[in-house]
Amino acid sequence: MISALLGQKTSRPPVWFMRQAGRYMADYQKLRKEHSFMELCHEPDLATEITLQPIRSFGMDAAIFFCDILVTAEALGSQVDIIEKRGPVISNPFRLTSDMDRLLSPAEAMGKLDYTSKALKQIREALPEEKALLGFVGAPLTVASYMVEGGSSSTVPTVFKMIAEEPTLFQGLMERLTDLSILYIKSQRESGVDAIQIFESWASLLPLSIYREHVFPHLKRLVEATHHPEKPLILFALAQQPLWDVLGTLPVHALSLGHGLSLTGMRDRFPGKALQGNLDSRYLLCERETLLGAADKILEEMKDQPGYIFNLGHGITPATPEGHIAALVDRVQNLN
Ligand code: 1CP
Repeated sequence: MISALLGQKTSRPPVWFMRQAGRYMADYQKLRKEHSFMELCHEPDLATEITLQPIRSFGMDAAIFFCDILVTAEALGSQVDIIEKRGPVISNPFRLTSDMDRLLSPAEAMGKLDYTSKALKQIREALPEEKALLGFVGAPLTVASYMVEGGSSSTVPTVFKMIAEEPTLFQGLMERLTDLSILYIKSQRESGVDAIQIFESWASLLPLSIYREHVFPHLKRLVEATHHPEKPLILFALAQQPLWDVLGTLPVHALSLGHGLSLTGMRDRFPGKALQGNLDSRYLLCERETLLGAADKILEEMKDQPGYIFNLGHGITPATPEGHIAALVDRVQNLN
């Protein structure tokens, strides 16, 4: 996994999936019935168990830390709840200058994230040595969008208004999130993670000109402050080509692409970057042969290409049959 992320040739592509632990797994559902989602994140023994479940069942080449991008928002002072079928809800949204005054400092917020280091150390200890451990953070805009909107939003009207009318307040929030994320990435590395994925899931909800002026400088500062020659950064975004042309200039080792973009096209555009992705998650709801056929097409396209990691374009969806995930892992790991 790490060789591939560093752009080196490997005997086959490594494979892991976004949301590889979660609602499609019966083992996860059992624990989720007994605990709220945030409890699963806060309790290191539970987070450790859930992180390891998909590795035990399917043997992916990397484990991703079971947690959520919103724990940084929570550590700064947002009241985060994950509600069944609705997703994240933040009951005290960030809207006013007085909300800025109430946010904790980055150092204070790090103190509230102690449970993550404890969990990561346990996970590294329990994980077979040949499996990579991936940590992650939400990019400042993606986390800010939940803090400001108070939950999921596909149009981010309140973020848009804040940037237009109170750019200094928005900038203050982005700086605070960036400062905390820098500390959090360093802490995850000290706790044993091999690579970090930055989730900029909602990058394309703002016009590109606004993104470049008000968002990109913060992401750039985060990436530049946490670049590491042996512990790669992976940047995930749901973005079209014009936005990738901006994001691809950042000093990350790997780009994780949503479905629909051409992997070889992106390879031509960014020859120095490892690429990850980008099987359309909707194939997970098709017949097994359809799914494997689509995977084979990608594997053929990236055959002999160094620096390629097999993954989906986005996360595993809850209705996915577990047998489909087993079949996909098997197909990639038995390539010859
Ligand atoms: O009800 C439940 O059981 C909770 C479902 C769930 C899960 C399994 C949530 C709530 N978060 C997670 C885990 C999670 N989230 C991981 C764990 C590691 C993994 O297996 O991949 C990671 C990396 C995330 C990251 C995350 N959370 C993102 C970025 C990736 C993406 O999907 O774009 C985002 C946007 C979130 C917010 C969030 N938390 C939970 C949900 C359902 C969402 C997305 C909701 C939305 O569409 O706004």
